[in-house]
Amino acid sequence: MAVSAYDPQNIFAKILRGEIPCNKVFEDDHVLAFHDIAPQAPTHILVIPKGAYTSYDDFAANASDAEIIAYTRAIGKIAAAAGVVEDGYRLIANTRDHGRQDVPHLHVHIIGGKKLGLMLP
Ligand code: DGP
Repeated sequence: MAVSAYDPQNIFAKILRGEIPCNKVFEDDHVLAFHDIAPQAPTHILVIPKGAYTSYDDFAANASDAEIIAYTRAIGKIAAAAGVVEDGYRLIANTRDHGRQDVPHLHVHIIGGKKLGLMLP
């Protein structure tokens, strides 16, 4: 499936290159996680792969198994370290135009720390 070209000037690419700061939560060879600049709940963390993937579909199609495993496990570990697992939380991957994805570098939101509202389209 064709995917749109990755824009190396997107804001998360700049964060990955250290050109703009972030409030880092976790980092390993494949993954960076940091607090969202506009938190929607007491816990609102963004988890991004270090590879240049525009969105979830791009990542699922083109990332290596090692990247996918590292990313999936990191999201679980970061949620656990944030203390939201027992009460629960929400994972969101806004994807492309209809999904209201603003930043064209794959990111999963970990949102929790309070009882969230129902999510309707
Ligand atoms: P989305 O709509 O799913 O693409 O969400 C993008 C999120 O990124 C949004 O919740 C705000 C956050 N964000 C945008 N710019 C920055 C930034 O420069 N730093 C941080 N930490 N978060 C940002």
